[in-house]
Amino acid sequence: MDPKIFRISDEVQAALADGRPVVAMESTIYSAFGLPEPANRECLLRCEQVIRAAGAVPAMTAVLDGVAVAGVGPDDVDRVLAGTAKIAARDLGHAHATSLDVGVTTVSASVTIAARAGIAVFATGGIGGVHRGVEVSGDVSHDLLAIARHPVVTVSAGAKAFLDLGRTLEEFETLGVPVLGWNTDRFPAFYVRDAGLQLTMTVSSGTEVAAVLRANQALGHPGGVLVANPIPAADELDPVRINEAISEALARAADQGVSGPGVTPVVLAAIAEATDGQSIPANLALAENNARVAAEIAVALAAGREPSAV
Ligand code: PSU
Ligand code: MN
Repeated sequence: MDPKIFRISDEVQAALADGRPVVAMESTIYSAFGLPEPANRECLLRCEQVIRAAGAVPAMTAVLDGVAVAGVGPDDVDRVLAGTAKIAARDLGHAHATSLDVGVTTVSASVTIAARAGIAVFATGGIGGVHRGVEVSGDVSHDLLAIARHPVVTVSAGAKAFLDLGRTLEEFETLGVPVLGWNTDRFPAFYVRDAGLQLTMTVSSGTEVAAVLRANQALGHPGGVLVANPIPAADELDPVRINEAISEALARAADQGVSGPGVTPVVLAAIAEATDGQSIPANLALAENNARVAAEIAVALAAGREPSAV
């Protein structure tokens, strides 16, 4: 692979070569698009720490000097946290062609990079999905199709709470993506554990997710899997309060005339304001919790790659 297009860090490369567990991470949530300073840096450190504590290697994805990277080294972390270009999967080629200085990767770009690197598990906060009012806007995040297309397990606290979550689940069914509730049969809504939507599949260990993956691949259904991991109960926000905050936030985004990729940052900032900042520690807690579960799954997958499994 041309190293001017795609690069894997030495640490991540060494882990993959040895068959050790690796967890890919996105970078949009650690930039100003996802979290304010200094919560963004704290979030990244906590996620990386919990992944390492489980015995896996974290691999944040980003675009640096036009190169899509899996594994951002300490020298480049500050640049990524300060990134101001939000890069989805379709933007990667153009980011290369124009030698983009820094791009922060969304879920769709991250699963694309993870798949290319041979990383099987990816941790995010909340994925994109079908936006409320899709009948008018047509706004459906490419995250959904990217998850369907690439053989990567995405661990997410459900989808972003201000989406149309019922339609988002329907879309996953259409795309053939298994949505596995982690110790739950309810779809979580980011800040709250239950969006009021039923899931048909529940898992309770990394080994079980690894078994789902192996069976799907053996059966010729090789795309991605979504693990829906609810925010820890202690960190959950009050559903009534958060729904009011979301309504206010969406009204503000509409007033400001923002659309497309601009919606998420405006809405997240407005939710933080409307919850007196309570949404920020909740966001950190769920991201760390997803990193922990992703690491458990990566460890189980790596253990399953022993010669006896062949
Ligand atoms: N959820 C958050 N913060 C974020 C995102 C989601 O709480 O920053 C980001 C993720 O990177 C996700 C992206 O992939 O938003 C989806 O953006 P869009 O809806 O424009 O596709
Ligand atoms: Mn969109």
